[in-house]
Amino acid sequence: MSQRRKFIKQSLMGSALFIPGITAIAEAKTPGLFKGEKPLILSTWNHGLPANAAAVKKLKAGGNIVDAVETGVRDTELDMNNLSVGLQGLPDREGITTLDASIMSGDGSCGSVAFVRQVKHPITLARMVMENTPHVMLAGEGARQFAIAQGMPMEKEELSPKAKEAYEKWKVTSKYKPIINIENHDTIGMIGMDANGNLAGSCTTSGLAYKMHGRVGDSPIIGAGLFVDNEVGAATATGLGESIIRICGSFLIVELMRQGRTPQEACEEAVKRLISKNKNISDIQAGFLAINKEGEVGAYAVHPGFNYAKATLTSNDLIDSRSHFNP
Ligand code: SD4
Repeated sequence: MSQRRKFIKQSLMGSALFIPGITAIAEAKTPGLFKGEKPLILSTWNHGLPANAAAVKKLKAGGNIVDAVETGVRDTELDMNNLSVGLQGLPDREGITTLDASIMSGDGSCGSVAFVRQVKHPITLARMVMENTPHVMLAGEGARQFAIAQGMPMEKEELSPKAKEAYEKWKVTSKYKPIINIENHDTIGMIGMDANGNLAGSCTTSGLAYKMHGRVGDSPIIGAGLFVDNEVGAATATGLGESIIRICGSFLIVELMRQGRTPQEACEEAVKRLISKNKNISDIQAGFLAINKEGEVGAYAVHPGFNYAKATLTSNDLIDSRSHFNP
């Protein structure tokens, strides 16, 4: 863009701040006009459809955007068919299911729990960390004790029938190898924007199946599995947590958007970075989902197969993401 055109554009933007009726431009603090629909809820994978529906219902009932992203993924935490989220998820090598979750609002407030046992709704525990403690992250037994202190019931430690069957099968060979398929990557990451442009996100998982006891993935790491900034946008991740932590994936995407990339460009750049920093990429699946303040959406994965659900007040659609190995 020529300097003159840039100047005219900036002048128009500046004057827009004072014209009644187009305050949305001033609120957005970013130079583009709003291109999407508000409110907007996005979540990873097929189970994003019912999760989005629960989030939208919460918004319609008067909940705020943090309420919506918490309520949405609580639905997935109870989904007995999902073997990567909630206490019905596949266990670690020792046969114990441990959960990771995080929640963040666009003002920078955030909370997370990692390696927690016996808690049915780790996302709600993460929100309690955010709202009721001076900390951001609680792990393991400390997180469990905090849940008890907050009045959460402790669930019995027994595998769901599906998880038990899968674990017994796995024990025959006991090989740990992350596999690229939809069944092994079912974490839910949800990002949303309310009617005023406020953002929030949530992420919850039982992590990788048959992980080492004590292993923590990207989902509870603010900046890796989830990052939200009201000034710019939000991003969330799914897939092999180690590969995502290595590049601080969600933070990277938000920062790329801050520098002017679209959500799609930012997700593609993050995947490129992830590929460059991880060996044996043919065995690694990871996918990113992002939104910016203009309501534009981006999604990209290393391998084909990643999809996400996108909901407004009147629609809820499943969309196939593009990927590096099948653009
Ligand atoms: C993890 N990112 O713990 C999670 C796994 C995942 O769908 O996304 N599963 O590494």
